[in-house]
Amino acid sequence: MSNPGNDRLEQLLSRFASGDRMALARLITLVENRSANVATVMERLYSGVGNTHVIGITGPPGAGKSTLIDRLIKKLRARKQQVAVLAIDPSSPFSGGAVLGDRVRMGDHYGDPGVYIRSLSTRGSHGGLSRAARQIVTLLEAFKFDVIIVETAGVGQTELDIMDLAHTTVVVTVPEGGDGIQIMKAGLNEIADIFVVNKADRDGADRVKAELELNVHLRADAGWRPPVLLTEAANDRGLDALVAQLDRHWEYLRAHKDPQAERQHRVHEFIEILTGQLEERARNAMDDQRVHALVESVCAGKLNPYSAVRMLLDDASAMGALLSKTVVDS
Ligand SMILES: Nc1nc2c(ncn2[C@@H]2O[C@H](COP(=O)(O)OP(=O)(O)O)[C@@H](O)[C@H]2O)c(=O)[nH]1
Ligand SMILES: [Mg+2]
Repeated sequence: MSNPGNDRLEQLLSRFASGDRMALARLITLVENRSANVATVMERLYSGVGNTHVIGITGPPGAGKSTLIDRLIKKLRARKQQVAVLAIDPSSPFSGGAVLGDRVRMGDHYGDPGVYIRSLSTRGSHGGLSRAARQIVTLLEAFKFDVIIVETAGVGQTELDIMDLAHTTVVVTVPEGGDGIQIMKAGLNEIADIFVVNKADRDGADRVKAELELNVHLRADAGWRPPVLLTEAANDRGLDALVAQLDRHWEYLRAHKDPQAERQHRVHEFIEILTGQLEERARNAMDDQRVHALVESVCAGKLNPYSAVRMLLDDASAMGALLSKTVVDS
């Protein structure tokens, strides 16, 4: 069936396939806006396996993550790798609220066709944020970047969810009081593949390093043992060691495939996609006559919402119509 919306989408997808960054940007915007076309786009572009190393960098605001990423980009560019950065951080220099110095820093990569930097606004629900991050990473993988770096700021569940999509998670901390403890309380230590104590030019870096090493030691996990690195991102120190450990972890993952974990990951992803699309369809169903009538009864206090939802779920023909509904926008 020909449809102007479909034609536009086809054009966008073919421009994307030919390496057009404007098309990449447009598709990312579709994800941000939760467009009804996202499922189609994902289905077409998903490959599931690739040679892209997805690196998550997380830790408290101000720890120096963006500075570290900026230096990391330089190292990766020096070996001709194509790098994408997805910054999920309202205070990130890569996103809106940048101070002048940060804009200059980011400007170093401006115009370099091997670097793509994009920020994801934090509006919308938390679950929605990690879903959007996952979809954007899929787009960036399909665009064939060699390395994708995802930056998140904070020490909450959102960070843990988002970091789940990274192959390698780097947890950045600083020597200042209590930072290491905050990391451990938040459970970030459990997802770390590499610890970085940044701002090692300040007092106390060795102490935090020793604390984190003790923590790693106590976990006594066979297999990968997260190294603890000291860096001074602002002074460009310690970056070679970080790159070496990132490479080492990537090689480790490829040499130690874990079928159980891989399976778990696939199941988790499947459920996430299914629930996401059911949710979208439920939202789009609000103008369906039967759904509308039920919602009105709930609003009028004539029906409780559990009864309304049960009645809808029990109505096979209403559900069939609702679930098969595809909406095309652009
Ligand atoms: N003293 C010192 N300051 C640093 C270092 N790395 C970054 N900073 C500064 O820390 C501040 C926060 O850095 P930023 O990269 O924006 O942190 P983010 O919020 O974790 O992304 C900036 O003023 C940086 O210049 C470092 O190694 N030593
Ligand atoms: Mg930042």
